[in-house]
Parts: sequence; structure tokens; C-alpha cells
Amino acid sequence: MKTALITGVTGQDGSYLSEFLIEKGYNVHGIIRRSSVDFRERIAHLEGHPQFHLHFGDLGDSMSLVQVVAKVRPDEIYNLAAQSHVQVSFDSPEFTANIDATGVLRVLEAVRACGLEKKCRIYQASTSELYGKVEAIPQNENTPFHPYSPYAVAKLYGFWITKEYREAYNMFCCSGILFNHESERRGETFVTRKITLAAARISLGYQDCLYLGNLDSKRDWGYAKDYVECMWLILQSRRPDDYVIATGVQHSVRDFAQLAFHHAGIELQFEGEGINEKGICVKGPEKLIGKTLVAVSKDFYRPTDVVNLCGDPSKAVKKLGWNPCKTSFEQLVKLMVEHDIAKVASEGAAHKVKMNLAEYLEKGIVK
Ligand code: NAP
Ligand code: F7E
Repeated sequence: MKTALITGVTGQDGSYLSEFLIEKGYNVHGIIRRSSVDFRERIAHLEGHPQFHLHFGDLGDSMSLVQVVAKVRPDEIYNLAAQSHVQVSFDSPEFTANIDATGVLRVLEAVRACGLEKKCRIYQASTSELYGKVEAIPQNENTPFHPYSPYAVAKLYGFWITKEYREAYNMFCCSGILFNHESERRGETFVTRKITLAAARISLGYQDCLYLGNLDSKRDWGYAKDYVECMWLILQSRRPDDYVIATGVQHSVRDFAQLAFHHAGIELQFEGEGINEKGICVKGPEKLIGKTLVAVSKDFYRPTDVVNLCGDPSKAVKKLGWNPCKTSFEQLVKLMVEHDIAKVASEGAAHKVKMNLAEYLEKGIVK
């Protein structure tokens, strides 16, 4: 039985990867942060499973990492832990650098400190944000990087230090350059989940209007459940290497919103430009017809924004046999909206909290 260690196990990807590896027969160990409140919603259903174990540790604390690695002696490490929100990285750049850049070094060094360089394979969660202010479309493994946020700059260090340890110490270290991937478990402040929750709340009468930033921004959105399989495939390969993981299909934030509201029974027509653009209800419940349900607020603009991401997954398809077309964009949006309608309907009044922009901003809810 193989043993895997996952950092970031409480996150979107960590939870799906745990399920995937347990299914494959692995003993799965996850690292969780110590905190005064428990927030382990995404892995609650796995706790108590005989193949699932949790350990305290922090990417900011090398001693904790060495202790866990020494105890678990994993065959594979999936380093998914990160401060993963791009806007937050502008607000907390030093913390982001410590976890997303130096944190990667700490994981690699923990493996060396425990003498596991030959035994342990390491997956580093890299990102399409490395392409940032893009220099070519679509982006593949040879496209130059141009990071465009503190998050991306930190992740660039993570990418290069992983490659460096591969070459300097002959370690089996790989980076997956993953494009945006979403799901019912996506954090609520990322744009897709913010939209699907708002579409659900608006259709059920708990929110008046959804405020967004740059509607023109384009992403290559895939389904997180499909992407964790690729992380595993990367570590099963004969030779360590880096791979772009993407669908190859691009949509704007506006497209996402239009389709999400459609699945909530509301047709939107967009009018105006830039900060004055509005999504108006043209079909749906009588009381919503003619109302502005989506508006733009500069509060959700970023100091520098990445606006044109589209990945070319040919290498992963050819070398790993990965299928990027398992879940289409249309299926992804539908499953997220259906999930959130059921969630809002069952939780009811709790969702009134995020009704309008003033409340969003007052509560310091992340952009
Ligand atoms: P996520 O839901 O935000 O999860 C991040 C995880 O990192 C959480 O488990 C969090 O723990 C943990 N974490 C944060 N700071 C930590 C620290 N100091 N020490 C230990 N753990 C810490 O992220 P995700 O969407 O699953 O993404 C997984 C990884 O892939 C991240 O590295 C992200 O940057 C990268 N990535 C994501 C995407 C995407 O579209 N989702 C695309 C490319 C790359 P808590 O629960 O305690 O906060
Ligand atoms: O933004 C625009 C925003 O926050 C997507 C992380 O998982 O994927 C994620 O980073 C786009 C940006 O994701 C709002 O300006 C408009 O252009 O959902 P997001 P992200 O920044 O792409 C990459 C691959 C990662 O590696 C990261 O870890 O949408 N946008 N209006 C908005 N974004 C947010 N959050 N909120 C808005 O209201």
C-alpha cells in the first residue's frame, strides 16, 4: 500500500485528491493547521476512515514539516497548501511569499532532511497565473512566464525551486501548471463560486444584485475533480517533468455569469461598458424582469489583472493519457448552480447576509 502526504488537505483540491487516492488504495496523510476554530467541512466525511490520517503542521514552520515527513515517510507528497487567492496576495504579499514561495522550499528540504530524496516523489501545485500578462495564446510548457501579482511571483519561485531540486539533487519533483479549476467545493470568494451562489440567492429571493469586477477577464475553467487525477498521473510518470493542465477552452466572466443565471431560471442581457455595464433580467420570475441583477464595482478590480488565460494541454494528453474533456464548461456551471440552489434552499435565511454591496464591503468580505 502506497503512502501519500497532502499539504492543503482541507482545501478544494486536497479534499478531492484525498478521495481519489483513498479509492486507489493509498494510505492518505493530510497536514492541517492548528487554529482555535475547526474548519474542516470539505474533509469531514473522510475523518475516521481507516486510510485517512491528519497531522498538525504549517508551511511557515519547517520543524513541523520535518516532524510529519519523518513520521509518515511518504512515497508521494502533494504540496497543495498555499495562500491561493490572488486579490488577497495584494493585501498580504509578505505572508503569500512566505507560504507560496519559501513554503515550497521547506517541503523540499524536509524531504532531504529525512533522507527520502530517492524514495519520495513530490508534486508542486503550480499555476497558470505564472503566464500572467500573457505573451502568447494559448499557453503551453514553452510559453514565457510573466507573473502579474504577488501570488504569481511567489508561485514562480515555487516552480523554479522545484525544478532546481530535480536537477541539483536528482529528486522526482514535478510541477503541474494548472489552469483555473472549480467545483461545488470552491472557496466562496473566487469568481465562479461567488456567481453561482449569487445566482442561487437571487433566484430564491435572498440577494438583490451581484457586484463583480472585470467582466471581460477570460479564463480556461475546468472541473477540480478531473484535475486531481492529473496530479496523480504526473507522479506515476517514468520521468519527472512539468505539465500544463487545462481544457483548451476559454470563456469570459460575463459568459460564466450569463450561463449560471440561465441555470437558475434567469436570462440576463448585458448593457453598457466598463464600470457602467449591467446585467438586466429579461426573462425569469415576474418580479425580477427589468431589474439589474449584475453590476460592476471598482471595489473588485485588481491593481494588475490577468485577463487572457487559455491552456494547451497537449503534452499531458499525449504523455499522461489524461482526458481534458471529461466535464465541459456547460456541465461545470450547471453542477455548481444546482448544488448552490440546493444549499441556499436548505440553509434559507442564513443567506440574507450577503444581499448587497454595502454589506459585502462592510464585512470585509474578500474581493
Ligand atoms: P484552497 O481551497 O484555497 O486550499 C488551500 C489550502 O492550503 C487549504 O487547505 C489551507 O488550509 C492550506 N494552507 C494555507 N496556508 C497554509 C499554511 N501556512 N500551512 C499549511 N496549510 C496552509 O486552494 P485550492 O483551490 O484547493 O488549490 C490548491 C493549490 O493549487 C494551491 O496551492 C493553489 O495555489 C493551487 N492552484 C489552484 C488553482 C485553482 O484553480 N483552484 C489553479 C492553479 C493552482 P486552511 O483550510 O487551514 O486555510
Ligand atoms: O478570478 C475576475 C478577476 O479570483 C478570476 C486561484 O485559484 O486561479 C485562481 O485565481 C478572474 C480575475 O481566480 C470578480 O479579476 C471579476 O481576472 O476567480 P478568481 P484567479 O485570480 O484566476 C488561479 C489559476 C490560481 O492559481 C489561484 O490560486 O475574475 N473577477 N470580478 C473577479 N474575481 C473575484 N474573485 N471576484 C470578483 O468579484
